[in-house]
Amino acid sequence: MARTSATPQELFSAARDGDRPALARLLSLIERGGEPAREVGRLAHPLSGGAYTVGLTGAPGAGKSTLTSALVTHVRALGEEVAVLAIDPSSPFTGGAILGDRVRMQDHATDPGVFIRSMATRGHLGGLALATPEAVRLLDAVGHRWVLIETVGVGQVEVEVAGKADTTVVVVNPGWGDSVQANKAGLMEIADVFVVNKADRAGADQTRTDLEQMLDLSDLPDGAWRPPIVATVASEGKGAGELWDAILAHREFATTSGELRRRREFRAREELREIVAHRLGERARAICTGDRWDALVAAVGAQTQDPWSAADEMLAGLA
Ligand SMILES: Nc1nc2c(ncn2[C@@H]2O[C@H](COP(=O)(O)OP(=O)(O)OP(=O)(O)O)[C@@H](O)[C@H]2O)c(=O)[nH]1
Ligand SMILES: [Mg+2]
Repeated sequence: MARTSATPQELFSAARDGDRPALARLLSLIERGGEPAREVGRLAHPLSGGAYTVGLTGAPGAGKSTLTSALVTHVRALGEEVAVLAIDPSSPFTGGAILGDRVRMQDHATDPGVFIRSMATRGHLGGLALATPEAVRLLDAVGHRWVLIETVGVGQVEVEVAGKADTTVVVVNPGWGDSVQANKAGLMEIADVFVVNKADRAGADQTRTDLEQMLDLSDLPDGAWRPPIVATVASEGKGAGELWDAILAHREFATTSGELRRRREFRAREELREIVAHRLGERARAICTGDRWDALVAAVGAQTQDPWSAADEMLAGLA
Protein backbone atom coordinates (compact mmCIF):
# COMPACT_ATOMS: atom_id res chain seq x y z
CA MET A 1 0.00 0.00 0.00
CA ALA A 2 1.18 3.53 -0.73
CA ARG A 3 2.81 5.48 2.11
CA THR A 4 0.81 8.11 3.98
CA SER A 5 3.09 10.79 2.56
CA ALA A 6 2.81 9.50 -1.02
CA THR A 7 2.47 12.16 -3.72
CA PRO A 8 -0.47 12.15 -6.17
CA GLN A 9 1.97 10.85 -8.81
CA GLU A 10 3.00 7.92 -6.59
CA LEU A 11 -0.60 7.18 -5.66
CA PHE A 12 -1.58 7.32 -9.32
CA SER A 13 1.13 4.85 -10.37
CA ALA A 14 0.08 2.53 -7.54
CA ALA A 15 -3.60 2.83 -8.50
CA ARG A 16 -2.77 1.94 -12.10
CA ASP A 17 -1.09 -1.19 -10.77
CA GLY A 18 -4.34 -2.12 -9.03
CA ASP A 19 -3.71 -0.66 -5.57
CA ARG A 20 -7.25 0.03 -4.34
CA PRO A 21 -6.38 2.02 -1.19
CA ALA A 22 -4.28 4.30 -3.42
CA LEU A 23 -7.26 4.77 -5.73
CA ALA A 24 -9.50 5.53 -2.75
CA ARG A 25 -7.03 8.17 -1.55
CA LEU A 26 -6.89 9.79 -4.99
CA LEU A 27 -10.68 10.01 -4.95
CA SER A 28 -10.50 11.70 -1.54
CA LEU A 29 -8.10 14.25 -3.03
CA ILE A 30 -10.58 14.94 -5.84
CA GLU A 31 -13.38 15.27 -3.33
CA ARG A 32 -11.43 17.82 -1.31
CA GLY A 33 -10.57 19.94 -4.33
CA GLY A 34 -7.71 22.40 -4.56
CA GLU A 35 -4.27 21.92 -6.08
CA PRO A 36 -3.83 18.18 -5.20
CA ALA A 37 -7.11 17.50 -7.01
CA ARG A 38 -5.87 19.44 -10.05
CA GLU A 39 -2.71 17.34 -10.02
CA VAL A 40 -4.76 14.12 -10.03
CA GLY A 41 -6.79 15.52 -12.92
CA ARG A 42 -3.66 16.33 -14.94
CA LEU A 43 -2.40 12.77 -14.47
CA ALA A 44 -5.72 11.09 -15.28
CA HIS A 45 -6.96 13.17 -18.19
CA PRO A 46 -4.54 11.99 -20.92
CA LEU A 47 -5.15 8.34 -20.02
CA SER A 48 -8.95 8.52 -19.95
CA GLY A 49 -11.54 7.97 -22.67
CA GLY A 50 -11.93 4.21 -22.55
CA ALA A 51 -14.64 3.95 -19.89
CA TYR A 52 -18.37 3.85 -20.50
CA THR A 53 -20.51 5.55 -17.86
CA VAL A 54 -24.01 4.58 -16.82
CA GLY A 55 -25.95 6.96 -14.55
CA LEU A 56 -28.78 5.74 -12.34
CA THR A 57 -31.09 8.32 -10.87
CA GLY A 58 -34.55 8.58 -9.32
CA ALA A 59 -36.38 9.60 -6.18
CA PRO A 60 -34.98 8.71 -2.74
CA GLY A 61 -35.79 5.11 -1.90
CA ALA A 62 -36.69 4.14 -5.48
CA GLY A 63 -34.24 1.26 -5.20
CA LYS A 64 -31.24 2.69 -7.05
CA SER A 65 -28.65 1.13 -4.74
CA THR A 66 -30.41 -2.23 -4.71
CA LEU A 67 -30.68 -2.10 -8.48
CA THR A 68 -27.05 -1.06 -8.87
CA SER A 69 -26.05 -4.00 -6.71
CA ALA A 70 -28.19 -6.37 -8.81
CA LEU A 71 -26.63 -4.94 -11.99
CA VAL A 72 -23.15 -5.43 -10.57
CA THR A 73 -23.97 -9.08 -9.81
CA HIS A 74 -25.15 -9.52 -13.41
CA VAL A 75 -22.17 -7.76 -14.94
CA ARG A 76 -19.74 -9.76 -12.79
CA ALA A 77 -21.39 -12.98 -13.92
CA LEU A 78 -20.61 -11.86 -17.48
CA GLY A 79 -16.97 -11.63 -16.41
CA GLU A 80 -16.67 -7.83 -16.58
CA GLU A 81 -15.15 -5.60 -13.91
CA VAL A 82 -17.10 -2.59 -12.74
CA ALA A 83 -16.74 0.56 -10.64
CA VAL A 84 -19.62 2.22 -8.79
CA LEU A 85 -19.71 5.86 -7.71
CA ALA A 86 -22.55 6.81 -5.38
CA ILE A 87 -23.03 10.57 -5.51
CA ASP A 88 -24.76 12.11 -2.54
CA PRO A 89 -25.12 15.87 -2.82
CA SER A 90 -26.89 16.22 0.52
CA SER A 91 -24.59 14.24 2.75
CA PRO A 92 -21.94 16.07 4.73
CA PHE A 93 -19.98 12.83 5.04
CA THR A 94 -17.22 11.87 2.68
CA GLY A 95 -14.93 9.02 1.98
CA GLY A 96 -17.33 6.23 2.77
CA ALA A 97 -20.72 4.95 1.86
CA ILE A 98 -23.91 5.89 3.61
CA LEU A 99 -24.65 2.99 5.91
CA GLY A 100 -27.65 1.77 3.93
CA ASP A 101 -25.63 1.67 0.72
CA ARG A 102 -22.85 -0.17 2.49
CA VAL A 103 -25.28 -2.86 3.52
CA ARG A 104 -26.73 -3.18 0.04
CA MET A 105 -23.33 -3.23 -1.60
CA GLN A 106 -21.96 -5.70 0.95
CA ASP A 107 -22.30 -8.63 -1.45
CA HIS A 108 -19.53 -7.08 -3.55
CA ALA A 109 -17.26 -5.82 -0.77
CA THR A 110 -14.74 -8.63 -1.11
CA ASP A 111 -14.89 -8.92 -4.91
CA PRO A 112 -11.66 -7.54 -6.41
CA GLY A 113 -13.52 -6.97 -9.69
CA VAL A 114 -15.81 -4.37 -8.11
CA PHE A 115 -14.77 -0.94 -6.84
CA ILE A 116 -17.39 0.99 -4.87
CA ARG A 117 -17.10 4.50 -3.58
CA SER A 118 -19.46 7.19 -2.26
CA MET A 119 -18.77 10.85 -2.89
CA ALA A 120 -20.22 13.86 -1.16
CA THR A 121 -19.40 17.54 -1.15
CA ARG A 122 -17.74 19.45 1.58
CA GLY A 123 -20.04 22.27 0.76
CA HIS A 124 -17.79 24.12 -1.66
CA LEU A 125 -19.43 25.71 -4.66
CA GLY A 126 -19.77 23.64 -7.77
CA GLY A 127 -18.44 20.73 -5.69
CA LEU A 128 -20.03 17.59 -7.01
CA ALA A 129 -20.84 18.81 -10.48
CA LEU A 130 -17.13 19.48 -10.97
CA ALA A 131 -15.77 16.59 -8.91
CA THR A 132 -17.84 13.83 -10.52
CA PRO A 133 -16.30 14.01 -14.02
CA GLU A 134 -12.84 14.16 -12.37
CA ALA A 135 -13.63 11.02 -10.37
CA VAL A 136 -14.90 9.23 -13.48
CA ARG A 137 -11.76 10.17 -15.42
CA LEU A 138 -9.61 8.80 -12.62
CA LEU A 139 -11.48 5.48 -12.55
CA ASP A 140 -11.20 5.42 -16.33
CA ALA A 141 -7.47 6.20 -16.32
CA VAL A 142 -6.67 3.39 -13.88
CA GLY A 143 -8.38 0.93 -16.21
CA HIS A 144 -12.07 0.68 -15.34
CA ARG A 145 -14.18 0.07 -18.42
CA TRP A 146 -17.61 0.37 -16.76
CA VAL A 147 -18.48 3.09 -14.28
CA LEU A 148 -21.96 3.09 -12.74
CA ILE A 149 -22.95 6.41 -11.15
CA GLU A 150 -25.81 6.39 -8.67
CA THR A 151 -27.16 9.80 -7.73
CA VAL A 152 -29.45 10.22 -4.76
CA GLY A 153 -32.53 12.37 -5.08
CA VAL A 154 -34.01 14.37 -7.91
CA GLY A 155 -32.80 17.90 -7.28
CA GLN A 156 -31.09 20.03 -9.87
CA VAL A 157 -27.58 18.86 -9.02
CA GLU A 158 -28.63 15.22 -9.21
CA VAL A 159 -30.24 15.65 -12.61
CA GLU A 160 -27.15 17.52 -13.74
CA VAL A 161 -24.80 14.80 -12.52
CA ALA A 162 -26.96 11.94 -13.79
CA GLY A 163 -27.32 13.61 -17.18
CA LYS A 164 -23.56 13.51 -17.61
CA ALA A 165 -23.40 9.76 -18.12
CA ASP A 166 -23.14 8.05 -21.52
CA THR A 167 -26.35 6.17 -20.74
CA THR A 168 -28.80 7.46 -18.13
CA VAL A 169 -31.23 5.13 -16.36
CA VAL A 170 -34.18 6.75 -14.59
CA VAL A 171 -35.72 4.63 -11.83
CA VAL A 172 -39.37 5.07 -10.84
CA ASN A 173 -41.73 2.96 -8.74
CA PRO A 174 -45.31 1.82 -9.28
CA GLY A 175 -47.86 4.19 -7.90
CA TRP A 176 -49.94 7.08 -8.94
CA GLY A 177 -47.94 10.11 -9.87
CA ASP A 178 -44.45 8.71 -9.71
CA SER A 179 -43.88 8.94 -13.43
CA VAL A 180 -45.46 12.38 -13.36
CA GLN A 181 -42.96 13.36 -10.68
CA ALA A 182 -40.16 12.13 -12.88
CA ASN A 183 -41.48 14.31 -15.65
CA LYS A 184 -41.66 17.37 -13.43
CA ALA A 185 -38.16 16.86 -12.11
CA GLY A 186 -36.78 17.01 -15.64
CA LEU A 187 -35.92 13.33 -15.66
CA MET A 188 -37.84 12.56 -18.85
CA GLU A 189 -35.35 14.59 -20.88
CA ILE A 190 -32.32 12.79 -19.55
CA ALA A 191 -33.68 9.22 -19.56
CA ASP A 192 -32.19 6.76 -22.05
CA VAL A 193 -33.73 3.80 -20.24
CA PHE A 194 -36.64 3.76 -17.79
CA VAL A 195 -36.86 1.28 -14.96
CA VAL A 196 -40.09 0.55 -13.10
CA ASN A 197 -38.54 -0.95 -9.98
CA LYS A 198 -40.53 -2.63 -7.20
CA ALA A 199 -42.57 -4.28 -9.93
CA ASP A 200 -43.66 -6.76 -7.25
CA ARG A 201 -46.00 -4.00 -6.06
CA ALA A 202 -49.41 -3.09 -7.45
CA GLY A 203 -49.57 -0.59 -10.28
CA ALA A 204 -46.39 -1.46 -12.19
CA ASP A 205 -48.29 -1.96 -15.47
CA GLN A 206 -50.09 1.35 -15.04
CA THR A 207 -46.79 3.15 -14.44
CA ARG A 208 -45.40 1.59 -17.61
CA THR A 209 -48.47 2.78 -19.52
CA ASP A 210 -48.06 6.30 -18.07
CA LEU A 211 -44.44 6.38 -19.20
CA GLU A 212 -45.32 5.07 -22.68
CA GLN A 213 -47.91 7.84 -22.99
CA MET A 214 -45.45 10.48 -21.91
CA LEU A 215 -42.99 9.19 -24.49
CA ASP A 216 -45.72 9.25 -27.15
CA LEU A 217 -46.42 12.88 -26.30
CA SER A 218 -42.78 13.90 -26.24
CA ASP A 219 -42.60 14.05 -30.04
CA LEU A 220 -39.34 12.22 -30.56
CA PRO A 221 -37.70 13.17 -33.84
CA ASP A 222 -37.27 10.54 -36.59
CA GLY A 223 -34.42 8.17 -35.92
CA ALA A 224 -34.22 9.24 -32.28
CA TRP A 225 -33.76 6.73 -29.50
CA ARG A 226 -37.00 5.85 -27.74
CA PRO A 227 -36.16 4.94 -24.13
CA PRO A 228 -37.17 1.35 -23.41
CA ILE A 229 -39.03 0.62 -20.17
CA VAL A 230 -37.75 -2.26 -18.05
CA ALA A 231 -39.62 -3.70 -15.07
CA THR A 232 -37.42 -4.91 -12.21
CA VAL A 233 -37.65 -6.35 -8.72
CA ALA A 234 -34.19 -5.27 -7.66
CA SER A 235 -34.45 -6.79 -4.20
CA GLU A 236 -34.74 -10.21 -5.89
CA GLY A 237 -32.34 -9.45 -8.70
CA LYS A 238 -35.17 -9.78 -11.21
CA GLY A 239 -34.87 -7.78 -14.40
CA ALA A 240 -31.19 -6.90 -13.94
CA GLY A 241 -30.30 -8.84 -17.09
CA GLU A 242 -32.98 -7.07 -19.15
CA LEU A 243 -31.79 -3.73 -17.80
CA TRP A 244 -28.20 -4.50 -18.75
CA ASP A 245 -29.33 -5.53 -22.24
CA ALA A 246 -31.24 -2.24 -22.57
CA ILE A 247 -28.11 -0.34 -21.50
CA LEU A 248 -26.03 -2.25 -24.07
CA ALA A 249 -28.64 -1.55 -26.76
CA HIS A 250 -28.51 2.16 -25.99
CA ARG A 251 -24.73 2.08 -26.02
CA GLU A 252 -24.81 0.43 -29.44
CA PHE A 253 -27.26 3.03 -30.74
CA ALA A 254 -25.29 5.92 -29.25
CA THR A 255 -22.03 4.62 -30.69
CA THR A 256 -23.22 3.91 -34.21
CA SER A 257 -25.45 6.98 -34.57
CA GLY A 258 -22.74 9.41 -33.49
CA GLU A 259 -24.86 10.41 -30.48
CA LEU A 260 -22.17 9.30 -28.04
CA ARG A 261 -19.55 11.48 -29.70
CA ARG A 262 -21.93 14.45 -29.76
CA ARG A 263 -22.84 13.94 -26.13
CA ARG A 264 -19.23 13.72 -25.02
CA GLU A 265 -18.36 16.86 -26.96
CA PHE A 266 -21.29 18.67 -25.40
CA ARG A 267 -20.23 17.48 -21.96
CA ALA A 268 -16.65 18.60 -22.49
CA ARG A 269 -17.92 22.04 -23.52
CA GLU A 270 -20.25 22.25 -20.51
CA GLU A 271 -17.57 21.12 -18.10
CA LEU A 272 -15.13 23.67 -19.42
CA ARG A 273 -17.77 26.37 -19.11
CA GLU A 274 -18.47 25.32 -15.52
CA ILE A 275 -14.79 25.42 -14.66
CA VAL A 276 -14.42 28.89 -16.21
CA ALA A 277 -17.48 30.04 -14.21
CA HIS A 278 -16.02 28.50 -11.07
CA ARG A 279 -12.70 30.24 -11.62
CA LEU A 280 -14.46 33.55 -12.28
CA GLY A 281 -16.38 33.07 -9.03
CA GLU A 282 -13.10 32.63 -7.19
CA ARG A 283 -11.73 35.78 -8.81
CA ALA A 284 -14.89 37.67 -7.90
CA ARG A 285 -14.48 36.70 -4.27
CA ALA A 286 -10.84 37.75 -4.43
CA ILE A 287 -11.49 41.21 -5.90
CA CYS A 288 -14.52 42.07 -3.77
CA THR A 289 -12.44 43.48 -0.98
CA GLY A 290 -10.38 46.59 -0.22
CA ASP A 291 -11.05 50.33 -0.20
CA ARG A 292 -12.66 50.64 -3.61
CA TRP A 293 -15.03 47.78 -2.76
CA ASP A 294 -15.93 49.27 0.63
CA ALA A 295 -16.64 52.62 -1.01
CA LEU A 296 -18.96 50.99 -3.56
CA VAL A 297 -20.78 49.04 -0.84
CA ALA A 298 -21.24 52.28 1.09
CA ALA A 299 -22.51 54.07 -2.01
CA VAL A 300 -25.06 51.34 -2.70
CA GLY A 301 -26.09 51.41 0.98
CA ALA A 302 -26.52 55.19 0.88
CA GLN A 303 -28.50 54.84 -2.37
CA THR A 304 -26.17 57.14 -4.25
CA GLN A 305 -25.35 54.29 -6.66
CA ASP A 306 -27.37 51.27 -7.81
CA PRO A 307 -25.83 47.79 -7.35
CA TRP A 308 -25.55 46.96 -11.07
CA SER A 309 -23.59 50.08 -11.95
CA ALA A 310 -21.44 49.55 -8.83
CA ALA A 311 -20.67 46.02 -10.02
CA ASP A 312 -19.83 47.28 -13.52
CA GLU A 313 -17.50 49.84 -11.98
CA MET A 314 -15.83 47.10 -9.92
CA LEU A 315 -15.32 45.00 -13.06
CA ALA A 316 -14.21 47.87 -15.28
CA GLY A 317 -10.63 47.61 -14.10
CA LEU A 318 -10.37 43.89 -14.83
CA ALA A 319 -8.67 42.51 -17.88
N1 LIG B 1 -40.59 -4.52 -2.63
C1 LIG B 1 -39.45 -4.11 -3.16
N2 LIG B 1 -38.59 -3.39 -2.41
C2 LIG B 1 -37.45 -2.98 -2.98
C3 LIG B 1 -37.12 -3.27 -4.32
N3 LIG B 1 -35.92 -2.71 -4.60
C4 LIG B 1 -35.52 -2.09 -3.49
N4 LIG B 1 -36.43 -2.25 -2.50
C5 LIG B 1 -36.35 -1.71 -1.13
O1 LIG B 1 -36.53 -0.31 -1.18
C6 LIG B 1 -35.76 0.32 -0.16
C7 LIG B 1 -34.88 1.41 -0.76
O2 LIG B 1 -33.90 0.79 -1.59
P1 LIG B 1 -32.53 1.52 -1.96
O3 LIG B 1 -31.84 0.64 -2.92
O4 LIG B 1 -31.81 1.95 -0.75
O5 LIG B 1 -33.07 2.80 -2.69
P2 LIG B 1 -32.24 4.06 -3.21
O6 LIG B 1 -32.97 4.59 -4.40
O7 LIG B 1 -30.81 3.70 -3.40
O8 LIG B 1 -32.37 5.05 -1.99
P3 LIG B 1 -31.51 6.40 -1.72
O9 LIG B 1 -30.09 6.12 -2.08
O10 LIG B 1 -31.74 6.67 -0.28
O11 LIG B 1 -32.14 7.44 -2.59
C8 LIG B 1 -34.99 -0.79 0.53
O12 LIG B 1 -35.65 -1.17 1.69
C9 LIG B 1 -34.99 -1.91 -0.50
O13 LIG B 1 -34.89 -3.18 0.08
C10 LIG B 1 -38.05 -4.04 -5.08
O14 LIG B 1 -37.85 -4.33 -6.25
N5 LIG B 1 -39.18 -4.43 -4.45
MG1 LIG C 1 -29.04 4.62 -2.65
